[in-house]
Amino acid sequence: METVTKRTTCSRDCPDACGLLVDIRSNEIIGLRGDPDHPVTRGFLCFRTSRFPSIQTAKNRVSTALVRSGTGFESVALDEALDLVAARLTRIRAESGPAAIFHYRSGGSLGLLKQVADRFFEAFGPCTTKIGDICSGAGEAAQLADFGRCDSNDFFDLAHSANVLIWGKNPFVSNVHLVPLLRQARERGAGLTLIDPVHHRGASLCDRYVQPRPGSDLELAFAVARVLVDRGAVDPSRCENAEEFLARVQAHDVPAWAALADVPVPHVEAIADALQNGPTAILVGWGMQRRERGGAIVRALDALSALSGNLFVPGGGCSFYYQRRGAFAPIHTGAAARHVREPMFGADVLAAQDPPIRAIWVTAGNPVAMLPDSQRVAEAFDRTEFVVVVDPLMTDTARRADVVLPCPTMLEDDDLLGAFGHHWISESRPVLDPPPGVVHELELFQRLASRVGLGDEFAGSVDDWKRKLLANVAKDGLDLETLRENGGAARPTHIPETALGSDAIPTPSGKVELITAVPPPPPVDEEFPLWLFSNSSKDSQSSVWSTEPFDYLPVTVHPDVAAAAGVAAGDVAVLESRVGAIEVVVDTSADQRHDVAIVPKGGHFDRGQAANSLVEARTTDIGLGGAYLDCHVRLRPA
Ligand SMILES: Nc1nc2c(c(=O)[nH]1)N[C@H]1C(S)=C(S)[C@@H](COP(=O)(O)OP(=O)(O)OC[C@H]3O[C@@H](n4cnc5c(=O)[nH]c(N)nc54)[C@H](O)[C@@H]3O)O[C@H]1N2
Ligand SMILES: Nc1nc2c(c(=O)[nH]1)N[C@H]1C(S)=C(S)[C@@H](COP(=O)(O)OP(=O)(O)OC[C@H]3O[C@@H](n4cnc5c(=O)[nH]c(N)nc54)[C@H](O)[C@@H]3O)O[C@H]1N2
Ligand code: SF4
Ligand SMILES: [Mo]
Repeated sequence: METVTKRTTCSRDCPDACGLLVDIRSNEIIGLRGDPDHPVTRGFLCFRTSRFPSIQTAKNRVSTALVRSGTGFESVALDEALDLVAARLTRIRAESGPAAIFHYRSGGSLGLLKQVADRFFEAFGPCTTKIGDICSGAGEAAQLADFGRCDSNDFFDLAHSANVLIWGKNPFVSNVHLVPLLRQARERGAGLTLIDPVHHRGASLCDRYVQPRPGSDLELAFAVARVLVDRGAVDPSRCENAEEFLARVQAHDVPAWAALADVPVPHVEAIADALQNGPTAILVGWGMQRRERGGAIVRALDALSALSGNLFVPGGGCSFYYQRRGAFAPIHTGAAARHVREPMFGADVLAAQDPPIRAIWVTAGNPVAMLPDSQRVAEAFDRTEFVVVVDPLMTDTARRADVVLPCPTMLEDDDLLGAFGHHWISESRPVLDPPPGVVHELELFQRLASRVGLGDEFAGSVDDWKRKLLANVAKDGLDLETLRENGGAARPTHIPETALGSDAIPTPSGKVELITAVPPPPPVDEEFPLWLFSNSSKDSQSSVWSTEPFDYLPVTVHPDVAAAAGVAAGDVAVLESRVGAIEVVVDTSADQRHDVAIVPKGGHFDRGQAANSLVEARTTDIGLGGAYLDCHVRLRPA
């Protein structure tokens, strides 16, 4: 058989949205690599996706519809499963109203066509849906409040930067295509600083590494602002509330702010030097906004960028998120009967009344493993009368379903993508045939819709729906055909290179709104003295691992912390918080702080290896994010 090379786009929940080249023979992957012609991908892939062929053939691949039978599942034909689902959902709606049905969609695929699921549950109800965003909610709300818009300077704008502040970001693990740009900047002579309580490989890219107390970036930013104020190096002309903000900054002197952040004063001064000698880009990571003060922390960085003048210039910016998914025309309205707060999933589902939640449908998510307080989330599923999960893999959540519906993997899928780490939009095309009987999710909903009298709402081919989604970029001369001619990826031209340049800031005042209410730092918990960092791992995409399952979730602590707990590297120990305990295997690193414990963010709940078994469900100050990282734990011998 002949080997053919096909092109598609990675749809994983990742900032990079890579172009992929896949060599296929007899519907099998012979080779998989990054597209050298894609401007961001530049021919290389992350570790986890370079191992994607193992997921295609994984033991937990769901390749037929599954219907609960006792404690296990029975394989059935897809149409039989859809008959059952249509009958149960229709009955629950008739008896309790559409609010009794909760549709939860997460980011397992960033494909724009996944919105077809949202559209179905709107047309069928509107039903109950989620509100908030555990991934980026607080940071987006912060930038909307400050800038009236949450978008970033162009990905390649770093070429104009004199300095880059990598603030709470781990590019080698979770944003790998940023690494070559950072290297180039360094080679050009730009100053690079990493600010992260956790020491990681990113430090090797930088000429300075600052290791603050977890969650104290607000105090660090105020320390830097105080240095700039003392030097007369702030320009409040494009800022609202400047007087109040600067009064807050002057509440403490530099050493006092620096002590609150546990950062040496020379490091604070070096960050101020960078901001004074710009253009200086602040690359705002996602981790630190997953805290109770997460919104306030991002607002403090926004203020630093604006007051130092770096926000408005090429090579500067305070870049957190790229709104490229926003470049597409929505295919649903967002109507809902009521909302479940995403970070409070377990509690809200269990507490829902009038009507209670009787059915949950999950699209592209594994909430049992990935939402805070896994035990409560699992209990919510266990207590719900009827659960449907659509996933290409068997997961902690799918195991709790009454019906599991299969769907294509990203190499079998056909969709449009917009990244959250750069401005390119692109197309994904199926490079492999799915297992027999597994259909595109559009077709899945078309078949379901025709069973409940909504067939007309969902008519049309995948390409027809792609064309609807692309309506917003017609003004850039982009349509499906030009996208295909471009090798599947294009950058809409209407998006500015500098997110907030010389135009008025789109806030009510036309200026950057500076934060004025400054919440206090989270209290230290004497009994649980370690901050739990559940960070991205190079080996997994959230709960989807590209490597063999481990026996115990690994935890990294400082060797002194291990010794004080009476354990050593390689030992099995217990990591516990006020809400749960898991067995872990200990690793030590003298590069880490004495108040941190670091685990991968995605584990397996049913194997007793989910970080979220330890994480209390709490919301962030704004944006209904999940305060995953304000989690206090202790280590003890098993
Ligand atoms: N390999 C891999 N890549 C991924 C993912 C994955 O699961 N695996 N997930 C993807 C997803 S869903 C997302 S949203 C993105 C981003 O995903 P994130 O989960 O934000 O990425 P992380 O690599 O965990 O980087 C967060 C960094 O923030 C730091 N941090 C935490 N708290 C603080 C703090 O208080 N102050 C400071 N200064 N830093 C802090 C952490 O130590 C860590 O280094 O990555 C995507 N990329
Ligand atoms: N402790 C802790 N928890 C965290 C975080 C943290 O930093 N710490 N980070 C949070 C963040 S940033 C995020 S974004 C969430 C991620 O949370 P989830 O989105 O729930 O994460 P995944 O484990 O990737 O689950 C996605 C599921 O979608 C499936 N899938 C893949 N492609 C498709 C498809 O095309 N269609 C369908 N129907 N399914 C598909 C995958 O097989 C997988 O089971 O986790 C959050 N949880
Ligand atoms: S997961 Fe991210 S870095 Fe890896 S191939 Fe996909 S888009 Fe690229
Ligand atoms: Mo995320």
